[in-house]
Amino acid sequence: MSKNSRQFFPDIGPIPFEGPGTKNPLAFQHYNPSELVEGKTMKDHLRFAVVYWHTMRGTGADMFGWGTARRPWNAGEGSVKEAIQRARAMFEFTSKLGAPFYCWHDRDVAPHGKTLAESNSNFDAVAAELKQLQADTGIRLLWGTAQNFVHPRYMHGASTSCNADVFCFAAAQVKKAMEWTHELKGEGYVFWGGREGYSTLLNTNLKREMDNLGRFLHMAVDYKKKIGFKGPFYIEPKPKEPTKHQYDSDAAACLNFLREYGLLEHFKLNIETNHATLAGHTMQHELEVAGAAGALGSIDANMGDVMLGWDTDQFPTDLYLTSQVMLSVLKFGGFTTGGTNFDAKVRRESFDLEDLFLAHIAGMDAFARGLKIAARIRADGRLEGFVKNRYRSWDSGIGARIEAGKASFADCEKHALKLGEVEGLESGRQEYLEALYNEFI
Ligand code: XLS
Ligand code: NI
Ligand code: NI
Repeated sequence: MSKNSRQFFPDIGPIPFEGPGTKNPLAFQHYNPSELVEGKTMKDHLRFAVVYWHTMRGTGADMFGWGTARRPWNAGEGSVKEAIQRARAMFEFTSKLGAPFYCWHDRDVAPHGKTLAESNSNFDAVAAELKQLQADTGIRLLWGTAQNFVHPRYMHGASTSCNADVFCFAAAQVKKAMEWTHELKGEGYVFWGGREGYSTLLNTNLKREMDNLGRFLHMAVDYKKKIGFKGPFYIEPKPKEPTKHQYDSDAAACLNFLREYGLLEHFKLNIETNHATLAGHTMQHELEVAGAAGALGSIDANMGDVMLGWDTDQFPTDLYLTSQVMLSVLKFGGFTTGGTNFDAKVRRESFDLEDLFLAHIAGMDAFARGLKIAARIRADGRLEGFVKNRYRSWDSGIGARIEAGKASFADCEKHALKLGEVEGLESGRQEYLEALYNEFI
């Protein structure tokens, strides 16, 4: 922080690690950045990121009520000057929290202008400040993205709009956001299709929209090569909200889309918990689908509420969730360019500045515990051993020949005729395994 800059959190200092049992709510009980787990520091395993949109721009407003959050950096002018102050608040917060990364949409950072040119120059002014703040604090950009869903021009979609002029505005915005992501040494770049879907098929040419989305992403790949941006592109699946159906509905749909349009080698997935559950999946299911395809890139860490059918983006505090996430992440080799991005917002009723810290501490501690739990489950080996043993018929004999591609239907028939009946079926032991998992929570 430059010496003469205003403090937004004067009563809160850097959040220390005090260990389990501390009564200090502004301290970590489990997130100890330098602690080694499986030979790597927690900091490097988890790669926590703070989001600009919820943390800085969230007001606590909902469809029925005005904002409740007390945020001294949201004076409401919408000026570049205010945006620069907000950037300083963001970096003060992230530094004090001790998160190594942050993420933005272009329009969270800087105000919409009256024209594209004005929006671009607003963004340039604030992004220059971000560059300075990154240099001052050592905080890095996990990923950038373009906000192609707030402005009314995107009502019918951005790259999937029925209107080609809108496609051009969306392309211009992504182009600019990629340039700044590259300049700020972002580790990756995200595409979330906020309005890339439809409200009714009565007015929609689905094939044309999907083809245009494919074209748009190819243009992005071309531009990435042109500017020399080396980080991965991520698609963030979500099935609905704001549209009734989004084309990037879940991990499997995204992978199929990328394969169909010849884009798979350029993309990985950014998996978000509340989007997984909206799609009728668990987070771990989505991670496993992405991981199996070699496309597990990054995660948006949050959770929903089982009683609510929308994207509530709550801070993740469920240890079953965080330990399952970390089991899958560790299984697929850990994060490289990705990280644990808190795409989460404090509740409307949690309006104090301090709640921003308390919420992130809760999420970071839950993930640190999840990491430790996952590592203990892996060291114990019983769960992995059970799964390995369950599939042992594939390790030799006919199973091994099938997996090696050396057996035909005729060979299978011959084998089955010789056996007469299958004798070797064993219990799946689900209840035993659930109890085993509980031993580690
Ligand atoms: C919204 C998404 C969004 C993306 C970034 O539901 O989660 O915040 O992460 O555009
Ligand atoms: Ni998200
Ligand atoms: Ni979301």
